[in-house]
Amino acid sequence: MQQHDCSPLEDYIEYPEAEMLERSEKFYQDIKRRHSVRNFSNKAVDKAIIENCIKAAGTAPSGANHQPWHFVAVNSADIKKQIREQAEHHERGFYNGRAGEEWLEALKDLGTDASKPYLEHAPWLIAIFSQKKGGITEEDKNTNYYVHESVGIATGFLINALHNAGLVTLTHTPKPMSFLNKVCQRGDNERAYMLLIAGYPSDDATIPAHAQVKKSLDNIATFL
Ligand code: IYR
Repeated sequence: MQQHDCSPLEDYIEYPEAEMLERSEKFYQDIKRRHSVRNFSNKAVDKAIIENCIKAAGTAPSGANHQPWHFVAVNSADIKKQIREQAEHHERGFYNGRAGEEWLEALKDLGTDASKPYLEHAPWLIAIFSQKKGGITEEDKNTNYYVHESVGIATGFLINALHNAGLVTLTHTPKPMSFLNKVCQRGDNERAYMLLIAGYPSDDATIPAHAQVKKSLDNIATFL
């Protein structure tokens, strides 16, 4: 290995094997309760909880550790209204033709349409941006590597952190998403990656049966 500055791995915890098995099973049982929810209550969520979840997302691995992401957490009623209006405008175009028949057929069992009231009612919208250029410090303007992969992993961490905190989320990708740059005041170097809606579910929240069909282990994994 090349000469480089490093420190001992001090915070690793090795569990006894039986405990590992139990922990892995427990984690699975818990993450299995994560669902994409489209019915949000307007009950407030403390900013400190969102901050912790974003800090957790920021620990994700990334290409050359450049951390090519930025999270804009929107709680402002005015900005949420702007996001809803613009997202619904694009979604109407999508559902009224742009999506095409095959895509609409694939979405049929989810019951989605162009109406996105949760963009205004949920307490937090987290707009996730990816950065083409950057580096290990905020000032760097170097090439970033594996940007999609890195931001995807960080988004996964964030969804997991929010679930772990006791909140529900919805991953939302209005198409095109570039309007988010303007609303969230992010520059040309950044590309809107995803909008995450986070909050409490409403009392009458439902989840589509279609979304509960998960492929079996045999289907998603091969052990060689
Ligand atoms: N962005 C649209 C459409 C949509 C697309 C996919 I792929 C989904 O899994 C769900 C919805 C919308 O949010 O309605």
